[in-house]
Amino acid sequence: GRLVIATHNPGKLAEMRELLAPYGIEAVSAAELNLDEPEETGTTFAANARIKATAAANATGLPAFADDSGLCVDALEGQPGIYSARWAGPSKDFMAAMTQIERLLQERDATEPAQRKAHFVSALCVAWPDGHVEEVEERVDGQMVWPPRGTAGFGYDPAFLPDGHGRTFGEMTSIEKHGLPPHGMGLSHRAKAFVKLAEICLAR
Ligand code: ITT
Repeated sequence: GRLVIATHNPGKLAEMRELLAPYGIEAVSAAELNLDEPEETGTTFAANARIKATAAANATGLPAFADDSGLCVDALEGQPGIYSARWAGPSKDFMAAMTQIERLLQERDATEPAQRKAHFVSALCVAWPDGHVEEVEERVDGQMVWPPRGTAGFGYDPAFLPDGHGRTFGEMTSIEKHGLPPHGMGLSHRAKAFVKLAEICLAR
C-alpha cells in the first residue's frame, strides 16, 4: 500500500526509506507532496510525532508515518531534547549546535566519559485516516565526543559515540547505524523503534 513519510528532513527520510525497503512499502514524503509542516507544539517526542503523523494523514487520506527525535545530554539536564532541530537554527547549522553543546560541557568540566553521557530518542507514530494511531519510543545510549568524527549520517551523528562501539554514528554506514543484519539487531534509536512499530503494525 501507499504510505506518507511525514518528514522534511532528508537524513531521516533516507533512513526511513531504508528501514521500510524490506517491507516493499511504497512511500512518499511530506516534502515531496509539498505538505505544510505542522507546528511542533508538543512537550514530548511522542506528542510531536503524533502531531506530524496525524496532520499528514488528514491532509492526504493516506496512512502516515512520523519520527520525532532528538539528542538528550545528561549533564545538560536532557538538552537539547525536543529542541534538537531548533538548536541548529534556520540555517540547520549542526556544527554550531554541536559546538554549543561542547561549550556547555566544558563549562561544567565534563571531561570524563561518564560525565558526557547522552542518548538519542526516536518516537515513531503511524496515523491512519480513520484516526487510529500506533506509537513507540526507543533510545540509544552513548557519549558525546569532541571533536566530531566522520561525515556520514546527519545532525549530531559525528559527535555521538554509541556505547560498545569505537566509531561515532558519523563514522558508520547507515546499515551499521541501524544495526540491522548482518551487523546486529537494532542499534540506533530509530531502527529499534522501527522494528517495534513494524511488529505492532504487522500483527494488526
Ligand atoms: P521533521 O520534523 O520534518 O521530521 P526535523 O529535523 O525537524 O524534521 P525533529 O523535529 O524530530 O525533526 O528534530 C530532530 C533533530 O534531532 C534532527 O534535526 C537531528 O538534528 C537530531 N537527530 C535526530 N535523530 C538523529 C540521528 O539519528 N542522528 C543525528 N541527529 C539526529
